[in-house]
Order: sequence, then C-alpha cells, then structure tokens
Amino acid sequence: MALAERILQGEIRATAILLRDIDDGMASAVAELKQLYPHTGRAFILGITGPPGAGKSTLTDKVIAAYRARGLKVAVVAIDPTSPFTGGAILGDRIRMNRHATDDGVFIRSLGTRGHLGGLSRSTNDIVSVFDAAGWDIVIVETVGVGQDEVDIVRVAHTSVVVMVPGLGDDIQAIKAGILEIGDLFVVNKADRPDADRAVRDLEMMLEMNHPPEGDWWPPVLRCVAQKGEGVDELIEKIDEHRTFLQSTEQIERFERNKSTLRFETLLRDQLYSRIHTHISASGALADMIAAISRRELDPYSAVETILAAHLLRVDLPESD
Ligand SMILES: Nc1nc2c(ncn2[C@@H]2O[C@H](COP(=O)(O)OP(=O)(O)O)[C@@H](O)[C@H]2O)c(=O)[nH]1
Ligand SMILES: [Mg+2]
Repeated sequence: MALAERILQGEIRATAILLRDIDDGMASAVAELKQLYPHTGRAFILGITGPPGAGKSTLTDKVIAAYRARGLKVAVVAIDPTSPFTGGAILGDRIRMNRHATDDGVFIRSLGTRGHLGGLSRSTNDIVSVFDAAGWDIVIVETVGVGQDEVDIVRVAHTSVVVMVPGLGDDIQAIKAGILEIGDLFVVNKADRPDADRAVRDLEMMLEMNHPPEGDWWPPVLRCVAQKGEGVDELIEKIDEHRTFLQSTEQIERFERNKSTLRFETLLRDQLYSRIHTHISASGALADMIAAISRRELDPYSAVETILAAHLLRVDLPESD
C-alpha cells in the first residue's frame, strides 16, 4: 500500500517515514504529498513565534497539555534556524516538551535549517500538510521570527502567537515590523519579571500604530508565566476567539487564498530556479556565463534573458527533453 494511504488510515509509522523522506529530499515524497493534499484543510494550525529564549517551547508544552485535556491530538513542528549545527536549541525544545513523549496523541518533530531542500518554509508546509492529512487536530509550528522565510512559515498558520519578554526595552524597536504584522495574539511571557507592565504598554503602543481597518481582528496583548502555566487558559480562550473570528466565512476564504498564493508562488519560484540552475550547471553554461560577466564581455541582464528565453521554451514543451 502507498505511504499516503497508510498515513490516511492513521498509521503513525508511515507518517514518520514520509517526514524522513521529505527531510532527505526524496523525489518520491512529492508523489505522496500530491495524494495527501486533497485531505488537508481540516487541522487547526497554530504558529508560535518570537525571539530565542522567550519561552516559546515552555509555552508550547503548556498549550499541548491544554489541548490534550480537551481530547485533541496535537502535532508540533519545532524549527530553530539559530542553531543549525549544534542542535542545542532543538534539544532544549525536546526537553521542555518531553513529558508528552509517551503520549501517542502528541507528535513532536524538530527541524534544523540544514538539509532542507527548497527552503525551510516549503519543508514546513509539507510537514504541516502531512500532519493535517493524517488527522491531527492541532498542528503547532514553533519558530524564531527572524528572516522572510520565517515570516512565510507563520503565514500558513490560522492563528499566530508572537511571544515577547520584558526587558527588551529599546530593542523592541529593532524587532521586525513583519513580526508585528503577522501576530494575531501577543504574549508578554516571563510576566513574573518586574518590567512586564512596561513591556505590555510598549507593545500596545506599537500595535496602536498598526491600526487595523474597521471590522478586522484587533490583536490582544496577554501576559503569561509559561513556566508556571499562568495565563495559559486565557491564551487558549483568545486563540479560540480568533479561530471563531477567522471562520466567519469571508475571513477564512481570504486566509485560504493568501495561503494558496504563497504556497504556489514559493513552489513555482523554487522549482523554476532549481531546474534551470541544475541544467545550466551541468551543461557548463553557468560557469561560462559567470566568466564572461566577470570579464565584462557579457552583462548579467542579457545573460539571464538568454537563459530564460531558452528555458521557458522548454517548459512550454515538456515532452521535448
Ligand atoms: N522567569 C521565567 N522564565 C521562563 C518562563 N518561561 C520560560 N522560561 C525560561 O526561559 C528559558 C527559555 O525557554 P524556552 O521555552 O526554551 O524558550 P524558546 O527558545 O523561546 O523556546 C528556559 O530556561 C525557561 O525555563 C517564565 O514565564 N518565566
Ligand atoms: Mg524553543
């Protein structure tokens, strides 16, 4: 039986195999993903993002417990691009969520940035789709919100929680505006620290400037002490509220459209680039052109135009290979 069929029947081992194939960039994984796609769209996808050390994993652990208490199955994709080599932070993620390790209603998948063909956001999308099709009720994506790839990751979540900590002070200005825009909910974690009030005020002030249009969701700012589980019930309540808001038809349609656009365009860009790049590397055209550009015998604009003209024709005629 195909892997996809076994996954749809709820076989956890089949899911683990496909996730590994995705990691390894196996071509066969795409065939399975194609079969799974029609079965996606049922899971609720929750993004948890914020700077390293903010307490995302600690909070995720508590959120998992809250959903488990409701009888929901929870899958987690924990991404830490800040430590691609040591795996240190990933180990930390695992330790903080370790008490769920023996619960077969919880599946935790850690991802570094290494070896993710086609980019981290695409791997994440693929993994989330597998969990979704496999019938997991909630899929949590924990990620550090830094680069564009990271912001793209959170855009596929129905609800995005941005976790901050007190004491960022002026640094808060440095936090990418992109992060403020993607947050549906903001959490000032480590509210056991003395300057939590100020952090909440600063955040609210910055959000005021982002004034959402009439009828849109207004992102609330919550306080949590993740370590002690304080504020977690309120967080879950707000997540539910946002989910309900999103499900008011027009919002969910807009969300699905944006997400589909992002997925299609990311894939198109990746595939076009990688196919053309593979081809011109192998043929030697890439090296020749770079040499000519370096010698000023060729300009890079004309070089790209030539390559595109040649390859777009090939795309139009896929059988001519
Ligand atoms: N004081 C305090 N420390 C916390 C709280 N939540 C998490 N921490 C600690 O902050 C550190 C980083 O937590 P972690 O969940 O790994 O952060 P992540 O990098 O955002 O996933 C750990 O040592 C946690 O125990 C909190 O509410 N208060
Ligand atoms: Mg973490």
